Amino acid sequence: MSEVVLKVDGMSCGHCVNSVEKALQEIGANGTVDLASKKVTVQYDEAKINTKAIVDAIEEQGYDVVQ
Ligand SMILES: [Cu+2]
Repeated sequence: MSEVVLKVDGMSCGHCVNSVEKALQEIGANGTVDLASKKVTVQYDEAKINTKAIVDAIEEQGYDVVQ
């Protein structure tokens, strides 16, 4: 398993946390959102998905991955 920590702009409440975590689940990754620091920690299998798929899944929900 690989892990990446992304800074995501635009998350403001529990609904946003759920949207992001659910979107990551749907692509087979395990995401944990820390709302206070706007950081999303994602554990994933690099044999199955890459960071671009993770970034795309988050941005499709309407949030901006800034790093
Ligand atoms: Cu929200």
